[in-house]
Amino acid sequence: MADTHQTYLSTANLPKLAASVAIPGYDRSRVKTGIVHLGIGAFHRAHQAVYTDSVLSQGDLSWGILGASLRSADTRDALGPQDGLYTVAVRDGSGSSYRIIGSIKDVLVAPDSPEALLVAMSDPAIRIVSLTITEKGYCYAPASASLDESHPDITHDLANPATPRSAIGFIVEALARRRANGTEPFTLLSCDNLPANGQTLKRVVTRFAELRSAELGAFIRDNVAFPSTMVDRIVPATTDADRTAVTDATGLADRWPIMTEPFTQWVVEDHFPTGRPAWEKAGVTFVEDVDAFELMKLRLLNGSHSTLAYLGYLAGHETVSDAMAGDGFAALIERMMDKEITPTLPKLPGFDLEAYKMQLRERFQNTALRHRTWQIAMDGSQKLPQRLLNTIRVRLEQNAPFDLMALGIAGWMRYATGTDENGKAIDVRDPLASEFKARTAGKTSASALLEAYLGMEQIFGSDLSANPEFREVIGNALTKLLEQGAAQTVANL
Ligand code: CS2
Repeated sequence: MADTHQTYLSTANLPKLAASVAIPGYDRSRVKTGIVHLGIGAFHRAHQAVYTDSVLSQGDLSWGILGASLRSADTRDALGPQDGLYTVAVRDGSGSSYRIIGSIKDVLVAPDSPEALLVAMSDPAIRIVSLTITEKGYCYAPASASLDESHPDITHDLANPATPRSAIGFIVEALARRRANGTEPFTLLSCDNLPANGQTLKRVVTRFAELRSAELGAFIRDNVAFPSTMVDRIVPATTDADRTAVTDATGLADRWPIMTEPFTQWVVEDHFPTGRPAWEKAGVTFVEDVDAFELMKLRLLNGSHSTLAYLGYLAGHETVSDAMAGDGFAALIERMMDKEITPTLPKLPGFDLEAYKMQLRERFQNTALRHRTWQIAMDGSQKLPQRLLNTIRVRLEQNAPFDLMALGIAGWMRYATGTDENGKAIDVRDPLASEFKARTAGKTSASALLEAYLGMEQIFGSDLSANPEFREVIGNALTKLLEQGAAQTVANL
């Protein structure tokens, strides 16, 4: 990957970039670090780091980001030699544009030195700790979204508070140290795709703290702010072909450029007792209550995404835009959004929902992105509750049909068996992958598979697992899928 004959992006090489590439419009050496970000993956680098880069450009230099990886050293190894700089490539049918982002001052790898990250998080200059750690990073039971006290990282972190592994363990230890030092707590900003993500983070952090000491739990519950957010930007994994395209277009090689779409949205509850960047100047919407935005986005965008991922993968489509072009898929998504999901959404006065849904379908059709169905299919056990199952719960209460969402769930059940429709193995990535395998081994009928999955109450909750109507509708969808295959089932709708 790293070809030593190429000239790489770095502060010294910025003048060598093609003139059309936008570069940080501020003196990076004067930027102070005000934010620690946990989970410095592609999404953060296409989203929060870009908004923050815009704020720095406007002159407030107190909000540089210290990124932390909780697992692998890949991001540090890519960005370190580039002085933290990286390229964001924005792509759609009309072409590509390139911008160099400078808001990330440094990257730490937590397992290399948990202490270094704790020291950084305890620094009074840090006023916000933001997170993109994905659903499974919250160490909760997906159906209830409360702390999984038997999670191996949680038991480890309770036994070894000074050398944590989980984001939750780092946060609680850092807050305990700040409290002991008389330093104000930081604001915790969850940027993951969870309903009421701030409340969820508060629930797991407070519970973990209580397990350390009742006093620490009460302190955090009463003194730490956890504003909720809705985040949105589609960010496919970077490929080697993308790296080559970036080098060709910008004139400098980048070890890890980020590919994304023009659309970007961030809606945030405005509760930051110790201050925040003026993100509104960079296009962030601040609101009192983010719930209605979050439900709309999770159910319409992510619910459709997961449905397209499972059915699309099974039907042989490599990317979301390929799936959208497949027979019946665009119509399935449009009907699912209009007939099944929209009636479950809280009203957002003044918001043009029809335009939003149309724009979503256009975003899914962006052929310049190549967002793989396999990528979105990952971690289904953690995603389905908030993306489809909660929506189905509302439909059950409304006594209204949900056959199309059921097809998405059935697609996941078929996918998670680990064998595709041609008998080829599927690389199923999910914290529960081995449990899926054990439960579904040797089962081929719809009824046997249904029993195998519905036994997993950590995904379905005891309510859905025992609901006769839910079982019947999902069972029918699965039967159809097994008999006709995904492509035919969708084409026939
Ligand atoms: C996707 C999301 O991978 C996935 O599960 O559904 O990452 C999606 O692209 C983002 O939420 C868009 O904002």
